[in-house]
Amino acid sequence: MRTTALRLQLVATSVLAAIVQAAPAEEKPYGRGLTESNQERLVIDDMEDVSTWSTGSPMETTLSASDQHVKQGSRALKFGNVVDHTRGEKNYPIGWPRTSKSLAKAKLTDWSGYDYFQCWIYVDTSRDALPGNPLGIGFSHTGHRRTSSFPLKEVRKDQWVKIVIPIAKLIDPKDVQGVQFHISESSYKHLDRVDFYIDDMVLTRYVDPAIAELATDRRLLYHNDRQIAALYTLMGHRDMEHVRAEFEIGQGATTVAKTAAHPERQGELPLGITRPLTPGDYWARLSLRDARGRLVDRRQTEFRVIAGPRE
Ligand SMILES: [Ca+2]
Repeated sequence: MRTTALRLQLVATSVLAAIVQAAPAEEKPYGRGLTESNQERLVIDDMEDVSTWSTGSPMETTLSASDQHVKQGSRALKFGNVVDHTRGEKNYPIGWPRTSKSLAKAKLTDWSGYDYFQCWIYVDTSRDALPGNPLGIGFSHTGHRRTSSFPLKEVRKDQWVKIVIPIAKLIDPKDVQGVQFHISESSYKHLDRVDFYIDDMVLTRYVDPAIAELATDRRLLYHNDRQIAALYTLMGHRDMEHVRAEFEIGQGATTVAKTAAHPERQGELPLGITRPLTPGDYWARLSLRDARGRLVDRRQTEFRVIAGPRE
């Protein structure tokens, strides 16, 4: 009896093995992609203590750590302003109320290892609606008049809005000496009140390598075209120097052409096509593999092949 049972079990095991071989599980990337759980944060200021913030416009601006509107912890920086078109800086009565923080003392000036600057902003104002250009942010670099400036048109009255600025857009990400918020009084009416609550100011970066963008250089190919290229942007920093990118094109379960290379952060990966393509719809797939060949991330797009001029 025991022998029969054992034999049955063996048969069952081999049937299972055959099924597993016939239908291999689709390879799943282990990387966390562009998810929040794949992000590391470096806190620049949680705004629980705002003594490192100062203002160059004391006539119009008041600064405080407020518990009125808070996104994180128990306080936010309140950058309060009453616009005054008649007073303020002597030569500029219609000027630029502002607040800034120096980063040199805290040794937070090298941002080059991070992907994004982020903070949250809530606006409370006496106006019915904000003007078109309600607030700006500037990142100062060493040297005269070297500032990376961005309008923050996305801020909203009575709402928290997350501000996200790619660090690659700064003039010098290795040298960020200070952060400044400012309004232009010319955008506001005399005696408008506008209070900005600013909280949770951080730098973030992706950890596992991830494909942020993928496109092909053309969406339409002739059947006798001999090349297609992947245009990509990558995020992440863990073991990035050992990551390989595979670029392949195909139809259904069939790969038609494939190449691999060590990728840049942003680049173009050309793929040679040796045989004429059958007209139809194709996929183009970029895969990132780690040093051990394991799949970290994968992204796919489509293109179409049509009959081209005869050679
Ligand atoms: Ca806070």
